[in-house]
Amino acid sequence: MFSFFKKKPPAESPAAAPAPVATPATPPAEPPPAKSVFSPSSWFGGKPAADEAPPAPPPVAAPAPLPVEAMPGERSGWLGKLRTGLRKTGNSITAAFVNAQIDDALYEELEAALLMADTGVKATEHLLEDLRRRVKSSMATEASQVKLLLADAIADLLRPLEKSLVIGEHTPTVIMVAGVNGAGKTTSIGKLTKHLANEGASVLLAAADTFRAAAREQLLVWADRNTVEIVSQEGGDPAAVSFDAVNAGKARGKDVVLVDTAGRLPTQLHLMDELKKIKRVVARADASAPHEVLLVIDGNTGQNALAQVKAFDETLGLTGLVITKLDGTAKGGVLCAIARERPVPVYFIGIGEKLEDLETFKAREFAQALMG
Ligand SMILES: Nc1nc2c(ncn2[C@@H]2O[C@H](COP(=O)(O)OP(=O)(O)OP(=O)(O)O)[C@@H](O)[C@H]2O)c(=O)[nH]1
Ligand SMILES: [Mg+2]
Repeated sequence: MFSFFKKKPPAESPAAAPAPVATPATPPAEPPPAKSVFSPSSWFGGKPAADEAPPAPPPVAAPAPLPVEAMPGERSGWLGKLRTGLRKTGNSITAAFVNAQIDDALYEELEAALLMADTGVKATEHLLEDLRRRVKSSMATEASQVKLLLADAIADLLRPLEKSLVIGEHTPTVIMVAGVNGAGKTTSIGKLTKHLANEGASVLLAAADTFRAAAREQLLVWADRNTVEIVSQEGGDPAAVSFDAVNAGKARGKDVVLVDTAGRLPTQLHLMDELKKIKRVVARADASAPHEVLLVIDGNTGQNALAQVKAFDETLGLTGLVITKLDGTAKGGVLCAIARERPVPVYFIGIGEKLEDLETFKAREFAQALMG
């Protein structure tokens, strides 16, 4: 079975818990003890936990929050798909090393190949400087050695983007998903729901893309397929739907609430304001929410992806990215540009339309796939 999760040890029974209080919007330096993702929660939303908790032994160290991780054994086939998807890019970078010597011509070819792969000027400059340093200090004499050093340089550049999505610190963990039209938001939510549900986490979907009936129906299909609940409202206000969903998630003790929003361009200022409103209103239902604000990016977008990250980050304060469609003609280098210029963590990458085509991002793997 495919999974993002590491199995979690059985939940410790909490000591007589204090009544729930609103968590401050800014997380404290020390994360609060995580609630188990899988522990049964109150079905009587408003009832204080202190009333329900049986006498319990003194508190013990709470289990760590759950990183949403991939299982190592299941990555290899998937890596092949990523390689195939990025082959175009990889081939042009790899081609620079064929029958090459370590000279200026090689660096020029690499510069052109990296720029062609959407790496952008700043990240390309950085990588080439870093590569020259590595070549010098390793006293490499063969182009094949330089190739390995470039893969190291790319992996090191991408490493700050490697981060696991953690759920369980809040119940529910509220995840808001945004992006331009057609980026793959709803599909990614569907895939993520499946994997969360597979592992026993209860998920509630919020159809905050209220503009098109088709959008609600699309999410409804995913909800049915995954047998999870959905909060949806014909022609409703996206912020109101999100507010209702977070309240329902709290009342029903859901582990995760996933909020699907309508696609929009950063230049559509009124629609960007609407996203801000959704975020604000969600915080009225739970002061600590949303706990994650994800931007979904179509991997084929090229350098424009960086502009999207900057614009949505400025509007919403992004906590993570999902890069989709890396199976098509995507070149992948834009992740280097993001790492260099706006390093928002990449939680997942999408490599197709099927359920299993969503994986956690690993810098080293991605660097290798990029190199062909
Ligand atoms: N090849 C491929 N197609 C994908 C991937 N992710 C999504 N898609 C396809 O991209 C198209 C748009 O996906 P949606 O999930 O509807 O995108 P969206 O961002 O929700 O779109 P709007 O709500 O209209 O803004 C669909 O045809 C998906 O099947 C992926 O990783 N690879
Ligand atoms: Mg959608």
